[in-house]
Amino acid sequence: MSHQTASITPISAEAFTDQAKQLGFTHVALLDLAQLDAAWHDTRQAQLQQWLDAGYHADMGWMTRNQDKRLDPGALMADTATVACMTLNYYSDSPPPSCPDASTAALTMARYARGDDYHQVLKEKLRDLLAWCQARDAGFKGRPLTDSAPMMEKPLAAELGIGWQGKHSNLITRSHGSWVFIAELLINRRFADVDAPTPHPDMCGRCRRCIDACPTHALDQPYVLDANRCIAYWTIEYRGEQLPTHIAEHLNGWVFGCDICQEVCPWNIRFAQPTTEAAFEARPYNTALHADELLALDEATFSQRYDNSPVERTGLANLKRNARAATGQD
Ligand code: B12
Ligand code: SF4
Ligand code: SF4
Repeated sequence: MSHQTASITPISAEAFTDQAKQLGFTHVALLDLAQLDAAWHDTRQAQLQQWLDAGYHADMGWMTRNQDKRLDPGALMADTATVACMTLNYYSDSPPPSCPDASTAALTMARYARGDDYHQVLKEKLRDLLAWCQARDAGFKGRPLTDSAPMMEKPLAAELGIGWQGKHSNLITRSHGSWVFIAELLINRRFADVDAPTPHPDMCGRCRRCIDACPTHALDQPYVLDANRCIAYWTIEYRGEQLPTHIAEHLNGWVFGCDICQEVCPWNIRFAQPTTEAAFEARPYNTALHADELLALDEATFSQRYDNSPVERTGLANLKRNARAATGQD
């Protein structure tokens, strides 16, 4: 396989890690693909298949495609030998969104979506990191990824010891809780000094706060999310004209994404730290959403407000659909 014949970069793993952290990444771990346990693939394949067979992907048909690539972290670039997996803390210390008040039509959106689009922000950092590597090793090639290609990002980060997948299924880190994005740089080089991966132990213990707090019972099977019952799925991904009643009646003000299972997690309550990334500071109007105002937004104002933000892709019509559902106007 190509990763066994790939040449070794003169860049040390330590120098790479330091540079990634200087660019703002919170955790950095390197995987030499030759060291990935075959069992990782088999276990993930079985779990992914179970999830799809149960229909937990709802109408995200794209989750059923490219399964071979999704299960092989090196598959997305021809001569990948190393995968650098990184996180970035996005917690903005803006007012807690966990107290929306349907009676006053105050609405809220998930923390990850309150600032700039993380795809853009993280990819730019990955490109800068790649350029830094190429300046030191002319044959260094890489492909930046973040939520942008078939890849099991959470299981990969957990395998590399960055954190563990909590019962809400998100990756939790001991230092920053689960308020982190995950990104990868696929690399055609091997590093001389990369240790075999050490998966992170599960630190959820007997806690089940996320399961009990989920208003729509999307986590009734711990560690496994049923998107059919998840507010985040319906408010971000769903493209139909009306939200189903079993979701609408439990929105409790959430109009874009949902953070309930993360807000109640003790690891977040204890370890959340404000991000140093200015791009993820909440845009002021995103922490003071009001149904009347949202429902009156025109396309021009929407484009101006949500340019380069995760909300842009969902679109104004769907945002209004969510606001109507959250305020019982459907
Ligand atoms: C599809 C998707 C969604 C879907 C489905 C979510 C899901 N949990 O699968 C929807 C639209 C609902 C969604 C919502 C959100 N998403 Co999303 N999403 C993704 C995406 C594209 C794929 C995830 C995936 O592969 N799902 C398939 C299932 C099968 O995989 P899994 O969740 O890892 O499930 C594993 C466990 O169930 C495990 N399992 C089964 N049994 C058991 C038992 C035990 C004991 C254990 C440990 C595990 C286990 O097996 C599965 C596979 O190995 C990723 C990006 C990517 N390419 O990875 C982002 C990603 C997961 N999303 C992200 C975010 C931020 C969110 C939201 C927080 C946004 C919001 N605030 O609204 C919510 C969180 C909702 C939640 N509780 O999960 C981040 C998560 C960062 C983190 N810290 O984990 C990601 C990684 C994007 C990124 N690059 O940062 N998302
Ligand atoms: S994001 Fe909201 S709806 Fe989805 S599992 Fe978490 S608490 Fe439940
Ligand atoms: S709330 Fe409790 S069970 Fe859920 S992810 Fe956090 S620690 Fe784990």
